[in-house]
Amino acid sequence: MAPALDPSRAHAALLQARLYAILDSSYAPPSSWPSLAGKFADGGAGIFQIRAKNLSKDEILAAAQILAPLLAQRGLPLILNDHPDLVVPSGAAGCHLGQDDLGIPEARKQLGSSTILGLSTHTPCQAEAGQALGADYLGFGPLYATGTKPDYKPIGPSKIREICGQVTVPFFCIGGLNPDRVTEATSFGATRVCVVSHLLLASDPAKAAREILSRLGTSSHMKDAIRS
Ligand code: TZP
Ligand code: MG
Repeated sequence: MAPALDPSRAHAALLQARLYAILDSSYAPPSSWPSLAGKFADGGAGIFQIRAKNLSKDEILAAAQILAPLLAQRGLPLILNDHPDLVVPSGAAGCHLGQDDLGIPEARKQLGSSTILGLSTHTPCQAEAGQALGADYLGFGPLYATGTKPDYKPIGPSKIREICGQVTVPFFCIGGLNPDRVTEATSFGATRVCVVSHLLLASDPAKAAREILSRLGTSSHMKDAIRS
């Protein structure tokens, strides 16, 4: 299947995105994702991911085939966690890989240069290596302890300073983020964040997304990106 969103538009949206919203099946069932994604988009989320550790591949594919075109109508990319082989059949814009998943070079070989490839990184060294391997964007964290990824030790927000200036691809700080922690993360140089539970458990998802974005402000770095 052709991608639901033209790849050049997907890459442009990635560069503009400051809030990355993850639709995680452990907090919200797939039936709720179209409505939730619409509200997060209303609140300013710029890129979306399906993360479904407890769903079958068929269920993930079915959900992605619904979500990818809905988001594409708004010019927003959908990324699949973990399943490079579902990217083409779902029409998604890309996939997100962990340190123990298929490597970025192998995924690039499978999916080509126009597919967005993201990588989870947990240290500055992994972030620099991920960029060198050709990841289009990075997740960096968990900054704070989080029940969404309970086995990971938080790295602390001060680590952000170590990758600012070194990493030039978009990097999304992640892990235990709420509005106050986003404010703290920005003081260490964060310009983009990825949020799971705070958004999925919010009583007003659009307002919650807007609040996170307002805490990110518009750093001088992002002003440059937005202007260009
Ligand atoms: N990778 C690092 S932390 C994390 C992932 C997927 C989970 C973040 O979830 P939350 O609920 O925003 O802390
Ligand atoms: Mg994975």
